[in-house]
Amino acid sequence: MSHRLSSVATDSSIEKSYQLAHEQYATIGVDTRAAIESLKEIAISMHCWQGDDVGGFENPDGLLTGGIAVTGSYPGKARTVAELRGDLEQAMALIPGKHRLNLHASYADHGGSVVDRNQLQPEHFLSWIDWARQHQLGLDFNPTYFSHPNSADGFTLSHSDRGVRQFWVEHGICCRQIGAAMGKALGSPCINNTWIPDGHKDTPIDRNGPRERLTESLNAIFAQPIDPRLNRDAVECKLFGLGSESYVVGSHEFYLGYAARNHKILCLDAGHFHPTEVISDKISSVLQSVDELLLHVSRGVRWDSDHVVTFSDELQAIAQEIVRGGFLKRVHIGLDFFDASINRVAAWVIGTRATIKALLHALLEPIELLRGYEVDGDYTSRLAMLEELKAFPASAVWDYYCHSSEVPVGPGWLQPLKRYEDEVLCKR
Ligand code: RNT
Ligand code: ZN
Repeated sequence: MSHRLSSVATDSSIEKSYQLAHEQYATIGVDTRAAIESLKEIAISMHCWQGDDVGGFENPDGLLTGGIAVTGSYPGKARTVAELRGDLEQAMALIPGKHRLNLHASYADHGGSVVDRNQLQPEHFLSWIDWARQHQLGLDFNPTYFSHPNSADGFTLSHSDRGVRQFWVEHGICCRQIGAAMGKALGSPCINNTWIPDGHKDTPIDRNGPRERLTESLNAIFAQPIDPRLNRDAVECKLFGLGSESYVVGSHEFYLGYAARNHKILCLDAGHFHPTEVISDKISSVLQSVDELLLHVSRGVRWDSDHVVTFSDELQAIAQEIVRGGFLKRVHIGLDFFDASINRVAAWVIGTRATIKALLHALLEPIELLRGYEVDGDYTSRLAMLEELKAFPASAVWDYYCHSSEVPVGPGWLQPLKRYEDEVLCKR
């Protein structure tokens, strides 16, 4: 017999617990109200591609390529623009706060006749812009340099063939225009992220040539200046992909240098480094040399597996680094995972709620107190306080935040989600 949740905490118990938590945090100089106010200002960029296994709407039978992979066959994958929007609306109704949507170019609303990637125009995203406006969401964007015949060789912007390179340069140029149109229409800059799959399965002879060509292609794409209030360009590095295990053109060093030299945003994906490396420690390092960062918050398990983000030590460390460093204005927080083995809408809810919760925990730290211990060389108190904080009642503040944001508290979101699964997803 499956156990059903009997009831969710009552309004008054949520408020009582919050009041007690508020008092306990006050004893260490933390104002829970200020933490909640700051949290409300943080928009998480939710990735559209969790909803349909990175499929997009160009070709229903199209294969996912580019060295990334989705596993699982849970029912209910979104097949149309309308289904994807419905699923996003359901997910967002279970997540506190106002967030953003991160679209890929392959999610254009073509309406009947599909145009090729180098022909895409803002008009192909007008219905997304209208939808975003209606839901008060900002939009972010990504050119799609995979799942296309011109990426079949495993190379795009660094391809040795000039014609293939040119096709992708044109795609990059269109996508910046689309980003600018989104930014303009919604009054919020679109973060436009470039990730390419280019690389070799086996040891290459020429590691330099593709990198020179990638530099040249990026320079061509970014040649036209665009008002940063409309569109801002980011570049995402990677260590390896499926089929590009031995060499990836757009490595970390490549893009760190490129971003610093060209004032681009550097994108750090949590799954794109050696398994023992963490991006939390890279945030303050790279912010010495680049103006802004984009994060692809992900969870690699043994490799860049793009598991659903959970409330892990590393997620907490990422949030702490952003908050402790005072970097909330310079770090754009996006999500990047794709799991088809569980309810896809739940995957969004779990990953996004975990990320917001981690930010709340970070905002509830007595940072000045901890800094003071460190400055005084009192590492005993620093360690003691960090340990004691782990048992502080942050969950009461989190529940109160969900409650006052009119979204379900605790596991209370599972029931409406299951209803949506029965009534909508299982009928697809
Ligand atoms: C791939 C990159 C990239 C993609 C998305 C779909 O390894 O992480 O960000 O996941 O563009
Ligand atoms: Zn990514």
